Amino acid sequence: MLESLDSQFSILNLVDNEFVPPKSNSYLDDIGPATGATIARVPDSDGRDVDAAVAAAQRAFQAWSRTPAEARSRLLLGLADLIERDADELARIESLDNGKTVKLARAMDIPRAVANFRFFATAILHDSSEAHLTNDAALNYTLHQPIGVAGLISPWNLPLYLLTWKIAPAIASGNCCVAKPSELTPLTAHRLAELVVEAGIPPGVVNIVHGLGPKVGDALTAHPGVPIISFTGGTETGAAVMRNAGPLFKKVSLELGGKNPNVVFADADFDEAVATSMRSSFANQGEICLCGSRIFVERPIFDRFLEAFVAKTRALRVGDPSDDATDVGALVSSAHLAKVSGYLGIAREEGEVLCGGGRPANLPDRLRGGYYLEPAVVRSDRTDCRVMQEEIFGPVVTLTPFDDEAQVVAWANGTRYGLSASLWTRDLERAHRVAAALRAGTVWVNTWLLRDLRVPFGGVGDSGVGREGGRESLRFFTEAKNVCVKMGERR
Ligand code: TXE
Repeated sequence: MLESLDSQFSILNLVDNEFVPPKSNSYLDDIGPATGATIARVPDSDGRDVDAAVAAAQRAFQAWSRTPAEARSRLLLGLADLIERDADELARIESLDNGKTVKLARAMDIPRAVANFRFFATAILHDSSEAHLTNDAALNYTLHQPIGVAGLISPWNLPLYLLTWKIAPAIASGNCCVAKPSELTPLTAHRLAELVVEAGIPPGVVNIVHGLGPKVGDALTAHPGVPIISFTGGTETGAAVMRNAGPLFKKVSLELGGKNPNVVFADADFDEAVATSMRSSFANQGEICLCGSRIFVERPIFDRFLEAFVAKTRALRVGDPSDDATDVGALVSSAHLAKVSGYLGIAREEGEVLCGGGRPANLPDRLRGGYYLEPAVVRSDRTDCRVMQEEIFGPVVTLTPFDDEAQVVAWANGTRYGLSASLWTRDLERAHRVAAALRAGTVWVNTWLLRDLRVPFGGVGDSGVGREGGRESLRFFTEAKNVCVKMGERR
């Protein structure tokens, strides 16, 4: 259905496995970043739509929470198969909506959505809980019970990848959910809704309400019938979510922004450090919360690194996201392009822009209205300036020389964020020492974005609260209950 997108095509909300228009009957334009043209219309939903979706989820919870794990698992595996069947179409839609290259969506976003469902569908079959014998007089065991309706709010940078990262563990654990995808990238969520129905997931288990954050997101996080909230997005928005959820004592997981350090010691594998740093700087147009946006390079190799890195950056092909020869597609919106470009203005005052930052020349006419930016490398010897402290979330990276380990650890840890970090060295002792010292939820050594879905994932400081992934997700989406059984007198 989405194959023939045009500006008049309206997506709908999913409530009780029915596709329904928003109560307001009004729609927002969904703009395609590659061209700047309207590609579809998105429901401009409000609190009334959230109320209806929560009511549907509450009704479904009665049966879904009692459905045996094996049956839930089979349904989720079926949904994963359908996503895989439609992977090509989903990759193209994701690219159209977000501006990322089809190549990347095909290699990363869509396979990961499949993996999210498969992982949690099987994780619930292998999970176990604790039991404690107390002085041989009592048996304590722990039940991990689903909580009810989960409110799931996801961003625009990895739309289907992050939406399914929330839906899969929520419903695998026996909860029902109301999901709110980003209003900027709603299309793969709509296609997922169709696959949810096709997969035979019972009505009300997955509900999707489209619309603006301050309307739909706000209503969802403030709803008394939604005791659990999983949010991924900007730090400021995370604070707004907390303001709503706090007084209602909701269980909350927040995955927020990052300003991740990438520390390259002089003994690192030079070529691999350069090549992977290119990816960690510019993959997905730099719009990944895990991107290493601050590169620190030890002084003896700094000049060589800078020269190689700038040359490779200049060689990146920016343009048509549907062309497999393209490395960097379009930024998600004109507002985001303006924000990122604004930081380049600041960078010119604070440091030196070594390359990039302009609009690519020779864009074909068809793409003239799109949101393209040449990837930029900024040299900055100061670490307290705005470009090195604030999340830019675009194809902009800083390069800074350092002289010793203590100095670089202090700089790496010197922001309000703490999501992830990479470090490059062949010295094993130093790798462990620095990994332990870095203030981050994830530290990669000699690699980047190598993900295992079992590991705890999340950040510290302004990068968020709580952990998801593997057992952490299963624990987050359930409530632990201790049952204490007296065993009677010993004979
Ligand atoms: O995200 P928002 P924005 C960072 C990045 C970016 C900045 C702002 O630095 O430049 O955040 O991006 C919903 N109550 N990241 O403004 O608004 C919104 O509709 C409840 C990092 O585009 O945080 C969307 O579904 N929900 C990040 C989701 O929140 C609200 C990914 C995220 O959008 C809401 C994206 C409200 N009051 C941006 N207001 C990451 N960590 O990966 C908005 N939303």
